[in-house]
Amino acid sequence: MRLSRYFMPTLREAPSDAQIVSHQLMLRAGLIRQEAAGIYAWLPLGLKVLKKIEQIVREEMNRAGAVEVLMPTLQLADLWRESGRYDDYGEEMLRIKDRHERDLLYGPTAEEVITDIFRAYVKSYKDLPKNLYNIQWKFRDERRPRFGVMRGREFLMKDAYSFDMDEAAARRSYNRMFLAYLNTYARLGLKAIPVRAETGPIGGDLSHEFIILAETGESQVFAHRDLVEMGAPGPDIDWDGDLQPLVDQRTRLYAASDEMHDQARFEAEAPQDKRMTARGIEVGHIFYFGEKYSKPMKAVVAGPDGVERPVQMGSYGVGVSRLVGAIIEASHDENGIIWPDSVAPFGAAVVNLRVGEPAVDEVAERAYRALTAAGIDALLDDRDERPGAKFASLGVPWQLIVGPKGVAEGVVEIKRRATGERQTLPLEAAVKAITA
Ligand code: 5CA
Repeated sequence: MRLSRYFMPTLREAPSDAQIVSHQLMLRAGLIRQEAAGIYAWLPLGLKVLKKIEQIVREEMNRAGAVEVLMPTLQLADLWRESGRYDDYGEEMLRIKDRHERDLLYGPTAEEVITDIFRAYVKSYKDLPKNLYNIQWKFRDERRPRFGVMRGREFLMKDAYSFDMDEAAARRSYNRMFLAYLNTYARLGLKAIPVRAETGPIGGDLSHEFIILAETGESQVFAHRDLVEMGAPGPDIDWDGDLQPLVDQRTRLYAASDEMHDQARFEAEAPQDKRMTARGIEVGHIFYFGEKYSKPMKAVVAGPDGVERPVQMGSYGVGVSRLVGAIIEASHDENGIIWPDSVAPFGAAVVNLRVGEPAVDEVAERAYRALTAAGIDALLDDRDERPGAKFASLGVPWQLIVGPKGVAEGVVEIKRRATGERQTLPLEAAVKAITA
């Protein structure tokens, strides 16, 4: 992409109501624009990051055996009357009437819609297990939308729903999601801690929140350090095998958010030097809730004995748009964003220090083409302006800098955003170092 043709409306200063660093940087780097409280337009740079996160989430869901669908943003109130949630949901629900005076709502989540889809087609245990997910915009009329995309009113969520015949099978589905989440966050460059979470009326101990550590987080976490240090299981686990040991290895170590925290247990289960207390951001939440929706909505399946039973369900959410902010909270310095390679909006930026000088322009152009040919999504700064600190704050992992002195000597400079490390190399070697 040539910067002269691109749309990257950066701001010198973030508006004063942006309280946390991710919100400030997202506005300054031109990732988002607020259209109304908690409602944002995604500008090109922000959209690229959002799409990359979405794609990683999708790949990890698919790997774990989930199947993508796309449900509408608008839902019928009647479905929520069937589950009994329409009146309970309260003011967070945006209620809409169409021209026929029919009650609609902008979905804050989709348990009812997916249950409706499921019950229309699936009647037998032979068709189970199933896990269906979508990545779709949600609306919750939060009382206090704040921190930019972290607590928005309109936000992008990945929500998956599992369907099983009995509790043991439902637990296997839950385990898949539990491990898929750890792999997802690891690919996003994040260390996510699964913590025990509030389950509501149904569901035993089967609910976890996934929290990444950040000082500005809204959640307080208490965790055994060994859990924080434990890596993700990796993609090559046997998804059809017994995943329980991998889950147990993690859930037997103490981890809880403030609502579930029990100080006496924490002290009993973790030695003092292993006790970590920190603030964090909830980037995912998984639940097992059994028959909560299938029973009232009559989503039943016949077992091998021919008897129909309500299907056992769980739901699994990832805050896709929140993750853009969360990644920035976890990865920035005084100069701005440091994107992990996996979600960076561009792989490299070519900076031309002397636009208009033919020899320099020519090398910059060649560098841009070479990076593009090597499969790097590159940005060419071809504007006749001082590059300044702007590029650093954008967080692009590599800069390839072309100046008159280097051109005369047959070299360019590359700079790694994360470390500040610089190297002077001939162009071919520079491209190689960036692609490596
Ligand atoms: N139905 C379940 C799981 S599919 C559900 O809605 N879970 S949730 O309420 O916990 O939301 C899932 C994830 O969405 C949260 O972990 C959080 O990362 C994200 N999220 C929730 N509310 C907001 C919001 N107002 N702004 C941005 N992200 C949000």
